[in-house]
Amino acid sequence: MADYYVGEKEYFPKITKIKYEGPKSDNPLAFKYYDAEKKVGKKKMKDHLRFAIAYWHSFCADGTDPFGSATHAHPWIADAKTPMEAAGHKMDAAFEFITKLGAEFYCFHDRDMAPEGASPFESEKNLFAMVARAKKLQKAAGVKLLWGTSNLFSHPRYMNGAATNPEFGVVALAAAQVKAAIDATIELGGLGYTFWGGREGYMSLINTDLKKEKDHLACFLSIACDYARKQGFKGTFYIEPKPMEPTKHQYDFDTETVIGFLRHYGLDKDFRLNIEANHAELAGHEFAHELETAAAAGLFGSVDANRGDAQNGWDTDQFPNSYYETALAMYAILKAGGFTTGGLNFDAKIRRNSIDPADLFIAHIGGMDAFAAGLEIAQRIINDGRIPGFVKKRYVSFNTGNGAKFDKGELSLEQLAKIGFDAGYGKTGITSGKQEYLENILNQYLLGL
Ligand code: XLS
Ligand code: NI
Ligand code: NI
Repeated sequence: MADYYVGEKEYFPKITKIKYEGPKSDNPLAFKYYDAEKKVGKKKMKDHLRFAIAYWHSFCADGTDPFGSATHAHPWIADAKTPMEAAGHKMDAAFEFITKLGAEFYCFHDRDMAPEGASPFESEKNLFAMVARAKKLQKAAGVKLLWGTSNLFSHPRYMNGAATNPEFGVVALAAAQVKAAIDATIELGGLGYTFWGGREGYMSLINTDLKKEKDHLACFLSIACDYARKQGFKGTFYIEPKPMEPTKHQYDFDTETVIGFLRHYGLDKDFRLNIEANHAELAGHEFAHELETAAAAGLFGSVDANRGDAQNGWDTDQFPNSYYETALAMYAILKAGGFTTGGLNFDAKIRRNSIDPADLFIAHIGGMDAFAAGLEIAQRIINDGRIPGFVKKRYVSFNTGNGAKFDKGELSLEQLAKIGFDAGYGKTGITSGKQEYLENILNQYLLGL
């Protein structure tokens, strides 16, 4: 029996199950580092990494860019007579791809899975017809839903925002969409539901009531959450920060901004962060910075695994390939205790000119290998102990005596200042940060794969 799903028609006939062949393999369609069952620390690789495939990039995006038309001729669309038939074929292709690759999860937007109809009712009907099919395929293929979401940015009605739209009528239409997408996520056993506010921001302050829009966004999120809980949803809500694109400024600018927003509006009990590497870069942060910031607030949730381009200022959504970056990301994730409901969702697309059917596999294999290697390096950092040990030692003066009192918030400024006056200048503060030493250790792990 094949260990992958194939529907009525096989869409990737030249490709079978992708296997682990090890770092010396020259087979482009084999894993070099990702060995699903291999134990790293206490868990198997697959349980640490929880890979998810992004429905939109992998099965919907067709290579269109602002300067040119589609370059990816998807066979699952070409052979269909109606949009709903195309959606069905696309779903078959998706589950074939996901299972041949050996990923356990996927993520989708409502409109990736089913086309919009002529009314909100028809759109919901389309979605639920596809959800019924997805439910069967998930079961047959052993694939789970990491999170669902709603596309509140593509349709022209959302050009001024969805939850933050200045017209109430649009906010209500966004609610109709989100309600159906939450129902779909619950029906499919989704572990999470994501809000990425692509158009929840502004193009110019001159036509915007910023406070009103932020209040509306919070209100929308809060009633969406109430609804889902009432329907029995036990999963996690995620906010995915991004500073800009498509709007000039998005309210979910970066992790720190979202943490402040969630706490201000009392949403931090239900919401966690879904952190995307490329968005971190656009906000002027390292990927690991965003992960550590979320973890420090106890709000780390999930990851959109991709990479940007240092020379470009937009969301290029390329597949992750820097072991340095994945190692530091996995180190941050392991320190945060690993994933619970979250995982690594490849919010990444192949390039416009990558037109061989195998390219989609090769891209994901590279991304999975990059995170598997990153995981191994991160575990090595922890096992070897030199880097975490150094950091621990750096703060040792807060472990006892007055340092410990300050750490617990037990000293007033007068008491603290008196300690300073009494101690005098002496040699305090003249200790090396040893950054280069630590960076060299990291490189040693990276090359010692
Ligand atoms: C776009 C976002 C989007 C979300 C899901 O930049 O990354 O793909 O992940 O709506
Ligand atoms: Ni994303
Ligand atoms: Ni993105």
